[in-house]
Amino acid sequence: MRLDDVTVSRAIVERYTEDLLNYLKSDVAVVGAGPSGLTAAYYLAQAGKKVAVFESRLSIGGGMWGGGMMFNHIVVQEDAKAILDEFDVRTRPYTEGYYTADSVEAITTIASKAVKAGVKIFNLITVEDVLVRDGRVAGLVLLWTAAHMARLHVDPIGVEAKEVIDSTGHECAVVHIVQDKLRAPLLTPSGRIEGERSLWAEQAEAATLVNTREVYPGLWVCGMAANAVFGGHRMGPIFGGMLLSGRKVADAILARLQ
Ligand code: 48F
Repeated sequence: MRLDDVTVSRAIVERYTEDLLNYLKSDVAVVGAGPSGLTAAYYLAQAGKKVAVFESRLSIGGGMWGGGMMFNHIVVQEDAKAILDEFDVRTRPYTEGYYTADSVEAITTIASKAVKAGVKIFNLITVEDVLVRDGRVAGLVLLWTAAHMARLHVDPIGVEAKEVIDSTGHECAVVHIVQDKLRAPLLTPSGRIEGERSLWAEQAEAATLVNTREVYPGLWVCGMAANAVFGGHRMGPIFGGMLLSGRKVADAILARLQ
C-alpha cells in the first residue's frame, strides 16, 4: 500500500474535529489533568457521565511526575492506598501507614484508566474564561495554549457543561476567573479566594477533603486548588489527598446530577 500524506492529515483533522464537536456539550468539564482532576474524571466516567478534561500543557499529569523535588517517587497514606490499588498502581510499604509508588507509573496508569473509562482529554488548551447563565457556571471558554501564550489577538470558543471542576492545583485558575470577572461572592468564608498556607502535610491532607466542594454554583474545587481557595496548607509530595479529593468531588457531582 502506498502511503498518502493527505490521507494522514485528513484522518487527524477529521477525528479531532469529531471529538471537539462531541464535547461542545458534556456532563462535567474538568480543568487540569493533574492527579486530582484525572481521578475525578475517572470516577465520573465510570459512572457513565460524559467527561472532558482540558489541560493547558502538552503533557498531562501536573505535579505528579516530579515526585518531591524531582525525586520521582510519591508517598501515599493508608486510606488512599486503596485508590492506587483500584488503579493497579504498585505500591511499596515504607513504614507503618506510609506507602511509596513510582510517580511515572502512577500518573501514566491513572491517565490510562481514565481514558479507558471514557474520559476525553484535550491537551494544549487553556481555559481562559467561563460561561455563566442564570447565576451559575455553565461552561468554559477555551483557547489554544500556543495562542494564549503568544498573546495573539484571537477569540476563544465556548463549551457547555452541567458541572465544572477546577483542578488546576496551586493556580486555582477557574476560581480566579470567577472571582475577577463575576465579582460575586464565592462560597468561602470571606467570599474571596482565601489563599494557600505554607507546607504542613498533616493539616493539609485532612483539609483537602473538607475543602473539596462547590465554590460557586456549578463550579467545584478539588486537589490543591481546594486548599488554595479555602485557605488550607500545601501538602508537598504526599499525594493521598489528591486521589481522595478527586473521588470525593466525583461522588458529590454524581449525587448532584442524579
Ligand atoms: O498541579 P496539579 O498536579 O494539580 P492537583 O491535581 O495536584 C497537585 C499536586 O501535583 C501537587 C501537590 C500535592 O501533592 O501539591 O502540586 O491538585 O495539576 C494542575 C494542572 O492544571 C493545569 C496545569 O497545567 C496542570 O497540569 N492548568 C492550570 N491552569 C490551567 C490548566 C488552565 N487555565 N487551563 C487548563 N489547564
